Parts: sequence; structure tokens; C-alpha cells
Amino acid sequence: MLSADELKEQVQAMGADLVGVASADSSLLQEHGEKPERLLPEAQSVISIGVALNRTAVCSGNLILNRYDTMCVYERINHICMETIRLLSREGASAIGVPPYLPVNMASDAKGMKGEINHKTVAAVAGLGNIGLSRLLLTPDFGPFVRLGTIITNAPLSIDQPLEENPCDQCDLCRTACPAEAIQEDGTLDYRACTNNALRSGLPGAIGIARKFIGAEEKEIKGAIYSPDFWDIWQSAVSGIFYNCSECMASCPIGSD
Ligand code: B12
Repeated sequence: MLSADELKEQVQAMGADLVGVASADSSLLQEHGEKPERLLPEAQSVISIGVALNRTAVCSGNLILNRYDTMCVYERINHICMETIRLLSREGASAIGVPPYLPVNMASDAKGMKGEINHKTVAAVAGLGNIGLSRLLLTPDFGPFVRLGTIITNAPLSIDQPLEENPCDQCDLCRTACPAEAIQEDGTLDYRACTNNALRSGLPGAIGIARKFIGAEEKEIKGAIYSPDFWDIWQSAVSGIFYNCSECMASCPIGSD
């Protein structure tokens, strides 16, 4: 079986910027409600992968360029997860990848708001970074400009330790930049406020348009269908990237040197 260092080297060669390993039975994971053994009963190790976003694209103020960057980064994460799983299975281990965003559990208790595993929590336990005021994972090198993936495996790998320091210096820029006022002073997030703003071209937007159809006259229905909002929902559904906001990320100065 590969050592953790050999595996990391190969995962970095596949295009990962950050890789870390946590133990599947880590008490820190369990404390934060993460149960890798639910997804792979024989789980021993949890591999966290980070791929950096292009800060220039995220901060460009151009939603199309920002979304395109996100799309490319998710493609890279998917590729790395698939190749890592193939690598581990060639070594005789079983492994499973957790989607970086969709598909996600849409059942009425989860409503798409809870991943099969919380990548930020795994990444914090595996030493990639720590949770900032924005509630995003902040890494020393890339700040929050990193998207995450997770692979769970029965391969016994040596583990990394969580960072001793939090890169977040509580500068408050993310909180004041948030157009939805979703980030609270105590570091909690108003999920509904963030969702209604950031996902208005995703499901919340689609539901909003669909509601306009209920009992409406033909003219009103036409108005809704021929609106830029509806077309952006179509575009988001086709491209798979529906985020309308990244202000908490774009405002963060960490890792910009
Ligand atoms: C649902 C979801 C959302 C929801 C809920 C947000 C949230 N905070 O979870 C909404 C729609 C609001 C959202 C918005 C955004 N999202 Co989002 N989202 C997800 C998704 C699919 C699931 C997250 C989840 O399960 N949340 C459940 C709640 C309860 O968890 P939580 O708020 O994070 O709180 C837990 C942890 O913070 C942890 N914790 C807190 N402190 C500490 C300290 C330590 C040491 C540890 C170990 C753990 C820990 O404990 C809390 C309770 O379990 C993940 C993908 C995934 N599978 O992880 C992406 C994900 C979190 N989103 C991401 C991003 C980038 C965004 C947006 C910027 C939108 C955009 N443009 O992409 C905004 C940012 C909002 C914000 N400031 O947090 C990235 C974050 C990357 C990063 N660097 O952190 C993820 C990881 C996607 C990815 N693959 O990279 N998102």
C-alpha cells in the first residue's frame, strides 16, 4: 500500500493544490457531526483535497468569468477524486468520493443544505486550514479561494494535524461585504439570507418563478418566462453553476501576498 506521502505526491501531480489526511474515527470529526463510516463502513482515512480558485476571476466583478472559474475548478476536483479512487483501488483499497457540491440530499429534512460530508470540517481536521468568520475554510496560502473535495478510504494512512492557528484575523471585511447581511458578528451564518441571495439563479430562484405561475394570467406568465432572471436560471441549470455571489470570499485579504 502507498504511504500517505506517496499518495499526496501523486494527488498533487493530478492537480491538487492542497492535500491532507484525517482519521475516519477522529473525535473532532465526530464532534462536528461527520460520520465517514456512514458512507464507507470500513473507513479508516479521510482525504481532503483543495483546488485553488483564480482570485482574479472571483474578484473581477464579472459573474460569467467567476462562474467559469468555479466550473473549471469543480471539473478538476472531480477528475482528482476519480483518479485517486482508481489509484487506491489498484493498491487493493476501497474508496469513495463525496461530490464537491451537487448531487446533494434534497430530502425535506436536508433541503440541499447538508452535504454527505462537510468538506470544510474535513479540511480543517486534515490541517488544510481553519473556519473563518465568513464560515468558509481559510487556508494560509489561498485564504478562502479554494474549493474542496473529500475521498473516504479503508486504506490506513498516516494522518495530519489540524492547524494550530486560524488564518482568520476577524478583520470583519467579509461581514461588511455580504450584501445579504448573512454573516453574524458571532461567526454564525444566516443560511436563508445567504441562500436567497447567492442561489437566486438556482432552486430558490426557480421556485420563485414557478410560484408566479400559480393562478396567473397568460400575460404575467409570459413576463416571467421572458425575463433575464428565468434565462439565467436556465443557463445555471445547463452549466451546473448557479452562484450569484462570492462577496465573502472576494473581500478576504488572506493569502493575497
Ligand atoms: C449547503 C452549502 C451551502 C449553503 C450553506 C452554507 C454553509 N455554511 O454550510 C449555502 C447555499 C448558504 C452556501 C453558500 C456558499 N457556499 Co456552499 N456549500 C454547501 C455544501 C453543499 C454543504 C455544506 C454543509 O453541509 N453545511 C452544513 C452546515 C451546518 O455547516 P457549516 O455552516 O459549515 O457549519 C459546520 C462547520 O463550519 C463546522 N465547524 C465550525 N467551526 C469549526 C471548527 C473546526 C476546527 C472544525 C473541525 C469544524 C468546524 O461545524 C459546523 C456544524 O457542523 C458545501 C459542500 C460540502 N459538501 O461540504 C458547499 C461549500 C461549503 N460552499 C462553498 C462556497 C464557496 C460557498 C459560497 C461562497 C457560494 C459560492 N459562490 O460558491 C457561499 C458561502 C457562504 C458562507 N459564507 O458560508 C465551498 C466552501 C469552500 C471554502 N473555502 O470554505 C463548499 C465547501 C463547496 C466546495 N466543494 O468547495 N453553501
